[in-house]
Amino acid sequence: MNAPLEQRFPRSSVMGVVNVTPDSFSDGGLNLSPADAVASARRMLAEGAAIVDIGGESTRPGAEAVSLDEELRRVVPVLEALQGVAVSIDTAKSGVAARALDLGAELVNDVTALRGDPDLAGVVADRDAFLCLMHMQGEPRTMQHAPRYGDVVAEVARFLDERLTFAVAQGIREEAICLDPGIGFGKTVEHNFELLRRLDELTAIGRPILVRISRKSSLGKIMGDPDAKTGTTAASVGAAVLAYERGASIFRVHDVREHVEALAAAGAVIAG
Ligand code: HH2
Repeated sequence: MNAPLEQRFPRSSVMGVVNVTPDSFSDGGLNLSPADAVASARRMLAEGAAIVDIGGESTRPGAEAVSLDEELRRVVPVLEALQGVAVSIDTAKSGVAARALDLGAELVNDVTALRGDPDLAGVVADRDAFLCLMHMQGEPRTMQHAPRYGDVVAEVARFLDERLTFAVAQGIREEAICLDPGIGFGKTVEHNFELLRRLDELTAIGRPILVRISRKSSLGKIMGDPDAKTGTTAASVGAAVLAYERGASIFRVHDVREHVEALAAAGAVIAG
């Protein structure tokens, strides 16, 4: 049986993003060749990432779904080359998750929070893998059209609590699960920052919180560009440090070294 997730990924752990896709919004095309993806992953681990998250399907706003075969074609060569290192798989498909876990992945990062593929929970439970459950309003193709909430933090907390209960009912160990507010997934700039500001209401659920604010467009929009598609590294690090101070445990990022160093400094200040 795996150790509890919080033991494997203590605060603050960094997860490096490696998208093996042509269209991801910040690193699309950069890691499309397996050799480039593997090199990026190894560099991130050398820079202090606790794990690298390999994804073969973009979930950026407007993205179209990818077939099982195409997703496998993108990620399997990369996973094969990375056997023996700390890897997670960013997928909502049980077929991709199963193959990745067979090849040594430790964690399944499911942006649908087990609402996509009915077989995914069984795959995670059978292999006793770690799991990230993320909040999303709507689906990637249309989620940014008109996101609407009463109280965004209360609604996200209720959703994550309900998905956690569902996952445990499917036989997944509660200590193997972390939760993610899903910054930018059916949310306005204001929603995103309110979620980070009130992150303590999500940590109160009792599971570690994974945050991915790195390079999200909200960071560009607050700098005055309403059409921004990404944010800078500096903005990403600033937001991550404050999310850490408010209780986030795991940081899914593109710029690993900068986040590792900033979070180490933040940890030293907080530890006093
Ligand atoms: N965001 C993206 C993808 N996967 N997983 C979690 N847990 N949280 C996130 O916020 C999250 C995620 C989207 O960003 P990215 O991977 O950089 O791009 P794309 O989905 O376009 O490949």
